[in-house]
Amino acid sequence: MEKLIITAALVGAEVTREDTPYLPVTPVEIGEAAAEAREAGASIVHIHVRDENGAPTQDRNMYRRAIEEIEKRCDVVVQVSTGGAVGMSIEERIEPLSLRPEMASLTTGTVNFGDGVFMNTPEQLVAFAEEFERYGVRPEFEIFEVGMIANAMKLVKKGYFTGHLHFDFVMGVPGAIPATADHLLHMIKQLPEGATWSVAGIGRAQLPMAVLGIVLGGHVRVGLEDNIYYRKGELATNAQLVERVARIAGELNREIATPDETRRMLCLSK
Ligand code: KMH
Ligand code: ZN
Repeated sequence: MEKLIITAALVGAEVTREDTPYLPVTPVEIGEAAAEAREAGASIVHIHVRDENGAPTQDRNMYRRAIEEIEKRCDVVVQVSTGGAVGMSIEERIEPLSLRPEMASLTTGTVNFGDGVFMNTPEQLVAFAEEFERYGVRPEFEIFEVGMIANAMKLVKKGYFTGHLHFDFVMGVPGAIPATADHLLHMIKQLPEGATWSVAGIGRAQLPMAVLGIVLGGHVRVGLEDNIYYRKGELATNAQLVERVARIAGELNREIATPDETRRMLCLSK
């Protein structure tokens, strides 16, 4: 099996400092959390940023500052979010693409998201694809429902995103696909030849989905964006969540990819 890519989703848009004191919020905190996650075995960090009040923002300058703080401390692959938070406009969400990050997330469909609706209409997806192409940013398709794989492939058939394709299955968001083994197997079967995938389980599904990712030959995303607990009632840091996956992978004889190995596996150009 190829080496395991661990992605640390450090911040997200929904978790607050009231939920957990370990949530990194400022650019410096995000830089420190990235370095700790890298040290624990992560080779990609998926980041969102927050404003001075801790509210989610897609402000380009905040992303620039966070990326600078990360790059000062470690050589991890930085993946910015174009999902932002429910209700944000497309114009806001594309802002960090102009920084030409190595990767950015892209959700290829509309889905219920808790009490809200995460909008990604066909027309908006083409607008996103144009911006990714304009700045030469490689996508990670964020798949919250199985039909989003076909939607991603529709963009590929239109001529966007030529080359290697990487998908992340986000499973267990209330309103979207449940985090079960049979849903995961079904989604893996829908992928095009040669694509790579990772899995992110939400809440208490994070650990079991991570273990499935390791044993099925996929990759794993963990972090406070998706789950704030180490176990019931015990809050975790990002690094602890990464370290646990790295340890379990070691027990299962799955080696961990470095950032440069990850770049080669996902055909990222740095
Ligand atoms: N915050 C969610 C509404 C992404 O980063 O690309 C969307 C999200 C996906 O987190
Ligand atoms: Zn995200």
